[in-house]
Amino acid sequence: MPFPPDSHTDTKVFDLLEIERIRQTTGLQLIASENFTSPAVMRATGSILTNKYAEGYPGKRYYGGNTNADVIEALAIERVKQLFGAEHANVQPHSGASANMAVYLGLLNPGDTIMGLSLDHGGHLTHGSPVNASGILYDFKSYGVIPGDERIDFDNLRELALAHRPKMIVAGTTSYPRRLDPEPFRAIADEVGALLMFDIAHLAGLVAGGAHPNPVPYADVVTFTTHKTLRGPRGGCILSKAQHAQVIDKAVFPGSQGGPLEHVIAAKAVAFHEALDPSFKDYAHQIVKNASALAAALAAEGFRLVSGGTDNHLMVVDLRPFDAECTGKVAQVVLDEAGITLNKNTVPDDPRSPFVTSGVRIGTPSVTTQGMKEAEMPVIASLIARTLRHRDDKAEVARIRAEVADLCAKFPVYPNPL
Ligand code: DSN
Repeated sequence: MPFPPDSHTDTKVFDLLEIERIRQTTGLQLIASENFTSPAVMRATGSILTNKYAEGYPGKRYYGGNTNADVIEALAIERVKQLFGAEHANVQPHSGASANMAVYLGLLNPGDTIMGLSLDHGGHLTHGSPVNASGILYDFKSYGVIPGDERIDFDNLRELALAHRPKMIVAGTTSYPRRLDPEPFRAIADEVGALLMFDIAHLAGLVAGGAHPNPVPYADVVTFTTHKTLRGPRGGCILSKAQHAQVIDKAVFPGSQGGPLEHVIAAKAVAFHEALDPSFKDYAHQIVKNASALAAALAAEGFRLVSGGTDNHLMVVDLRPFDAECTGKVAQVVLDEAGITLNKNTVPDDPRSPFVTSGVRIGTPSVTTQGMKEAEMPVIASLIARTLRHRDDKAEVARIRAEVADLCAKFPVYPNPL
């Protein structure tokens, strides 16, 4: 008997998965880095390829039996190259963090100077945070946003680059609500002879859908995750100029990873196919329109938007003008009770710690996948504001939870059962 006869009725796990399905589909999912993947992406992720080891690359594997894995991985590579107009692609990184570390490993030496946006101004842990391997192994110099204006300070970036002569400049954000134009980064990188890496983890879907500028022609390397605006499985990807192909591939395997997750790579191939469909352009543009409408509606409710608004899929909301006592931590907990899921987030130069924060980050990729449009955004803003105003009133929070469920029921994302 190869499997225990009751493994498919492991109620502890499968009951919890059903409860999670209900949580995701009856609440508002506003975490800017999350999305709903298609049933096809989930099918590939849960497929037979989970059984396969495939160290190496298509046509050059260490184990036998990779005929099908080879074709699938090659398909994922071709599709993502077409999607972004890239010369080379590596689809094996298990995550965005793995992708970034592989790029540093391949193109730099430990101790080299790199520049990245500081975490509390909207950068990422792997852009040099002192508690991350990037900050431990490399000499990161952080740039930031202009006080007041809260947009990237390119004058300061240039001054720092001239002073520190970095080997690499990292452009990329996780909680920055504005456009990231590649030209100024490229100009500064060229002036100081640095490599340019763009981390478009958050923006990949917007770039693929033509709603944001594509950095691929400008950057030496572009990294991203496949599960955010791009709406694929959880994972990472690296695009590069052909001249860096060999070192990047070597840095991923054997440099920093072992066996690739070929089932996830199959799901990446499915997601890239979906993103190549003309309808994905409408999706990407609608995400941005929804974010813009939600930001305007939140401002009308008395919230301050960091940088005054948004150009992309997310906004960072400074809660202090709305309610000086309401921290991001408090807001996240009570909004969760109301079925509105988002995350606490520091605002630039936040006096509170990252565990408390003065703000929240809100994104529209998931609600846009559900089919919500500009008309629903003031409704969401009002539900958020009411929850925070009445955060000590359990009965009102429960009423809002029911209203959230009613709204979501009008925009079913998955058939039931899945
Ligand atoms: N955790 C991701 C985000 O939420 O932005 C970044 O890796």
